[in-house]
Amino acid sequence: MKKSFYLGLIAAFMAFSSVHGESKATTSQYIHSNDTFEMTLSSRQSNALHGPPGSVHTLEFVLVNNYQGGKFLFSKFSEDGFDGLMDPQGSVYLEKGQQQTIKVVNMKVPERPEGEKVKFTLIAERESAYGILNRKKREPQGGSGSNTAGEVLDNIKDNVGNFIGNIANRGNDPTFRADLAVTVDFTVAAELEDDDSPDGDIEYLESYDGGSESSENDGECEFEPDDLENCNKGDWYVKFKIQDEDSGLHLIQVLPTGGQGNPNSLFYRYDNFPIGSVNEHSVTVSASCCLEGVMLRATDVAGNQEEFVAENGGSSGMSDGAKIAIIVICCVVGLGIIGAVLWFCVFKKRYSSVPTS
Ligand SMILES: [Ca+2]
Repeated sequence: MKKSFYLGLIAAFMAFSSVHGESKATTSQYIHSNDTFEMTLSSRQSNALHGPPGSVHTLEFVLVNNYQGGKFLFSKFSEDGFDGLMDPQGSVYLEKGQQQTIKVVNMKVPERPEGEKVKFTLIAERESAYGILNRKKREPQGGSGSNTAGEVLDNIKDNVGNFIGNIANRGNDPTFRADLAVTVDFTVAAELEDDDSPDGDIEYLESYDGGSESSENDGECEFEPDDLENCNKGDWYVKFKIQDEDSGLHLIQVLPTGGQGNPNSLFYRYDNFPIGSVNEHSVTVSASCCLEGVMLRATDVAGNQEEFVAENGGSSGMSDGAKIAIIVICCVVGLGIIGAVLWFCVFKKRYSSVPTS
């Protein structure tokens, strides 16, 4: 009976693993504020994403585990042949809150024209219960070859039970990360100077998933941040559009700027863009009405920072009413000018037709 229960569990998570495997390609699409683990290029290396052909580089990445302890597997690829050796190789075990630096050494810049970009991708994958089972089959516990079948089953039960529990708790939550691919855009160039901070625009939204920009929208707060009894009943939404055209974007940080926040009063999401991307990228934020404002700090690859602040109750430029008023004023002024010109022409004609002698 007990055995069939475990077999059922195993079948359940194996089925999940195969379904999960199919959707793997999409788990890296977004970065969320509450992801179960995160990884990015280390900010200890400033302006590290350029070099002339033939030069050799080391890139450092940092993985932070925000969820329960687990094993992380690493792999890498570069379709441009800009590859190296990982240190540590293969995998690491991290407790919740622990972080690990992964170095990729001996990365030789390929022969490419000046200014061309080459890509390198590092992938971290949280080991699934399926992987744990396979590992246990391949590598029986060293020195403890006397493990009874019951002990092995207990181990499996613990791992599988935890995993099933996680699935039950997190459901299809995209922040329950199975894997994360971090790509860097490396520029083939001896020098890449960048003294300019990233640019940004702020657009207030009606909803977290979009909606048109408007100052009179559903995303406006009914209760003020100092109304502590009620302010947590609502949220407001804002989209930051960020770009760095020189060394490219590296880090995005989003923080509350005032009010009675708690860790659950702010969520954000952005595209998992390549580090060093010079394109515009959007960061969508949902903030509790208890927060007075939200600050986004964007850092480029060279280390230049810029901060952008969105205010609770702020608006994206003009309201519809203001736009209509301006159109009406323009029409009135325009008609006035046309009238004046016509009047002047008629007056001039009459005046010039008067005989002067
Ligand atoms: Ca810059």
